[in-house]
Amino acid sequence: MKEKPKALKQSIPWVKTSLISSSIHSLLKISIYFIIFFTFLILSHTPKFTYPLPIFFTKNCSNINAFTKSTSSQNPSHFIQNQTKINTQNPKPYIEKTHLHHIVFGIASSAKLWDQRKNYTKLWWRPNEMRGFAWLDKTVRGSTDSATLPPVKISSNTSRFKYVNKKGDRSAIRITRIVSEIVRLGLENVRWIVMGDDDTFFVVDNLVRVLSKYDHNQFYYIGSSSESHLQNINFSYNMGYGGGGFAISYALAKTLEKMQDRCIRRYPKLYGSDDRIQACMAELGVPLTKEVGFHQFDIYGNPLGLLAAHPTAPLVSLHHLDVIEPIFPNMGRVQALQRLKMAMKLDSAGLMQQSICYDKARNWTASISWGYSAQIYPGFIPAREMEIPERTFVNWYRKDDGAAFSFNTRTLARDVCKRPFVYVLSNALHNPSTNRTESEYVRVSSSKSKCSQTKIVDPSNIRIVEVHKRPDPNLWDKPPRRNCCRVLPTKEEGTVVIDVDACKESETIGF
Ligand SMILES: *[C@@H]1O[C@H](CO)[C@@H](O)[C@H](O)[C@H]1NC(C)=O
Ligand SMILES: *[C@@H]1O[C@H](CO)[C@@H](O)[C@H](O)[C@H]1NC(C)=O
Ligand SMILES: *[C@@H]1O[C@H](CO)[C@@H](O)[C@H](O)[C@H]1NC(C)=O
Ligand SMILES: *[C@@H]1O[C@H](CO)[C@@H](O)[C@H](O)[C@H]1NC(C)=O
Ligand SMILES: *[C@@H]1O[C@H](CO)[C@@H](O)[C@H](O)[C@H]1NC(C)=O
Ligand SMILES: *[C@@H]1O[C@H](CO)[C@@H](O)[C@H](O)[C@H]1NC(C)=O
Ligand SMILES: CC(=O)N[C@H]1CO[C@H](CO)[C@@H](O)[C@@H]1O
Repeated sequence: MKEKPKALKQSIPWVKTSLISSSIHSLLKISIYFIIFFTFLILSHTPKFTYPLPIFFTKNCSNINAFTKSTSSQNPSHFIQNQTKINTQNPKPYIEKTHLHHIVFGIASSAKLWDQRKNYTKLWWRPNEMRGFAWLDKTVRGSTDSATLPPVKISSNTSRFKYVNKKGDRSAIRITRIVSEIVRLGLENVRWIVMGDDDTFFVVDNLVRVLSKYDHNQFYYIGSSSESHLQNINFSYNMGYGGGGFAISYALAKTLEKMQDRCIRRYPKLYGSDDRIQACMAELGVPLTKEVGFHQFDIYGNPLGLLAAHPTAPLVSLHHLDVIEPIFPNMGRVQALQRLKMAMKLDSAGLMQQSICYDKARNWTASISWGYSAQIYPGFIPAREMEIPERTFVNWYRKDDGAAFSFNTRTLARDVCKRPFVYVLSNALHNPSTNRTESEYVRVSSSKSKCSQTKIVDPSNIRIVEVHKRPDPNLWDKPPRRNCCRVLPTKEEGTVVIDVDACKESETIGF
């Protein structure tokens, strides 16, 4: 080890010079010092240098300091010190947080379907807070509900583009161009263009939470893949599926606009609008930034298994609402989403976040998907199993096949004694005296045969699961971690009361 400096000196002979041509050498030395000095000056004054990208990008400086202080109060990094310094010199705020009004939505629809599908859009659209348009192929009759919906725009004529895919529809070209058509509108103060279908439900606050992590001045293409492994093979794992929705930063959208028409002429064989976007993204060299809260929902049947074990990430969208069963049983699809909204309004960040805990006295495993479902399993099932979605649904080719999905799934237990008792949201409210939400989940009647094992304490007399939770709008400003839950003692007959809250630092989900 000691020989290293020596070797280093030898390998750079001009460091220790014999000063033969001393005047030339000192000139060289001075210019090197100057270069170093100016580089430092430039670097320390370039605003880009202050961006901690992409995470915590929207945090203002006092927030960043608070965050670092709590983790290392003695020694905040140089990076943050310098950032504070530069920021105090700058009269402008560090950067405004990304808000809903920074997003322009492009909803892909058609004159034929809009009248029916707009009922889904109406569920999440906030007319006075959002910007965006439903893009149709031709005009439709004016309707009385237009004030509750995004304004309609008619896409420009695409008959000059070639489309040769035999399975698909040439409306794909019209729809893929929505991004460019939005850019051409020249709207002010746009950070993101978000594409979705007319049968997509957005959890808008979570969409904003996800996008505000990224710098809209950079190139970002954000979305998620299909649940179907085969779909991802046919299309691409690099594609943001259009129905689940994807976001394109405005900087990227402007660049895309300049080349999209030329780009899509090169791909007349492609099937849809989203694969055409991906083809152009590939040409621009921009990969998909995957955010797993976008749900394409290329599945059939009951989505319960997926939504009861949602990944630890904000729920952003649900798609194929006409394909999957209503998300709550025994009601219409729109009505079911209205029920979900009841919880969404109280604690959107926590919506469908799973927590797992154990009733040690009765040997039960409880799993809560906040605002959606509760499940009680007889026996102790470890977290690594509980976090895997149960196949209550079938794949896009209508088969129950674990190898068909792009994520882990587990089979429904054949043994009735191992099947869960399922409860779904029936009511949710905010209790001002505790400042916590109280949500109630009622038992889904099932025709399943009774478990005859006498050793097991059967949850069959439990009709209601009551969940108390403190809402945390800042949940996703922190690194992802599942919430913990605890089964509370109760005297109420037929009820299990569960408390959901952030896990303590060293708390584990164990039995
Ligand atoms: C910056 O953070 C402080 C403390 O968390 C907060 O009070 C303030 O509103 C924030 N400012 C902006 C512009 O977000
Ligand atoms: C849409 O909702 C309205 C009432 O809100 C209802 O009358 C209509 O039947 C719905 N349309 C469809 C296609 O579900
Ligand atoms: C689109 O343009 C073509 C010719 O470029 C024309 O024949 C056609 O009628 C146009 N379609 C519409 C809907 O205007
Ligand atoms: C995907 O591939 C499978 C098997 O090759 C084929 O049957 C199916 O039609 C393809 N789907 C699409 C949309 O290309
Ligand atoms: C719970 O399980 C343990 C073994 O895992 C067993 O010894 C105990 O009797 C069970 N208790 C109940 C109430 O089923
Ligand atoms: C209630 O909880 C919210 C979020 O958890 C918090 O922001 C608010 O300050 C609390 N209000 C009171 C009165 O404690
Ligand atoms: C990363 C960086 O530029 N750090 C600098 C921050 O500022 C101090 C002096 O104020 C420098 O010593 C660090 O190198």
